[in-house]
Amino acid sequence: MINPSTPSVGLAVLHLFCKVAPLAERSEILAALDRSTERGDQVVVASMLGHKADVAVMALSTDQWNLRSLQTDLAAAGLEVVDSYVSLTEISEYAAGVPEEMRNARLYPQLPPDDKQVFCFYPMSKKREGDANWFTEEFDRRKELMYEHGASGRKFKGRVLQVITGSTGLDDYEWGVTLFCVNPDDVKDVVYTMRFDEASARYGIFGPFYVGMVADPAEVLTTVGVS
Ligand code: 76R
Repeated sequence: MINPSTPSVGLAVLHLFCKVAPLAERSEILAALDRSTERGDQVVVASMLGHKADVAVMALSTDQWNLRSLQTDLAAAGLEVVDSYVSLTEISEYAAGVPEEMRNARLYPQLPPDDKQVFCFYPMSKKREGDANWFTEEFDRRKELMYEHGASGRKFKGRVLQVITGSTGLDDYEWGVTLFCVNPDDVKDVVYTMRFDEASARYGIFGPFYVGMVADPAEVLTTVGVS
C-alpha cells in the first residue's frame, strides 16, 4: 500500500513533452489519458509545433503517484518522454491577500480554458547575480516589481491565461510558465511586452519554449500521425 504524495495546498503538476515512438498505440494512449481523468485528475493535451516534441501532456493531481502512473502508462503506450517539468500550483507571495475566488483559481485552476487553444510552456527563474539578485531585494521592492508585472499582464485579459506553477527544489528552474492564448500572436505579444517589465528585463532567466495547440486527445493523436 503506497501512501499518497499530496501537497498540503494546491495541486501537483507534471508537464510531459513526448515524441511518438514507432510502435505507439492510439487506443492505449487514449486509455492512459482516460484512466488519469477517472482518477480525478485534469489532463490537457496539445499537438506541438517544431522538432522538440509532438505531444504535450499537462496533468494536475492531488497525488504525485497519479502523475507517475500517467507517465508510466503513456511511455508503455508509445509516447517517448523527451522533456518534462515538475511543479506545484501556487499562490504567489505577492498575491497572498487576494480574494478567495482568485486564490482558488491559482491553486485549483480548471484547465484548459475553452476559448484559448494556443498552448505555450517555458520554465523561468529569477537572477541571483551581482547587482541583479532578486533574492536579496527587500520584499517591498519585489512586490512593487510584481505589481508592475501584474498591471502589464492585465492588459491581456481575455486573450491570455497564465498558469504559474512553482518548482524551486522540484525542477531546474523556479517556475513553470504555462500560457493559454486565443491567437498565436498573443503569445508573442505577452512575452515581448513582459520583457520590458523590470521583473523580467532585469531578473528573468528563461528555459526552452514549447508551443502548440490544445485539442481533444483523439484529435491531437490524429494530427501527429497516430491513427
Ligand atoms: O496572480 C495574479 O494574477 C496577480 C498578479 C500576477 C502575479 C503575482 C501576475 C499577473 N503574474 C504573477 C506572478 Mn505573471 N507571468 C509570467 C510570465 O515571460 C516573462 O517575462 C514572464 C513569464 C508571463 C508571460 C506572465 C503573464 N508571473 C508571476 C510569477 C511568480 C513570481 C513570484 O511569485 O515571485 C511569474 C514567474 C510570472 C511570470 N502575469 C500576470 C501574466 C499575465 C498575463 C498576468 C495578468 C493575469 C490576470 O490578470 O489574469
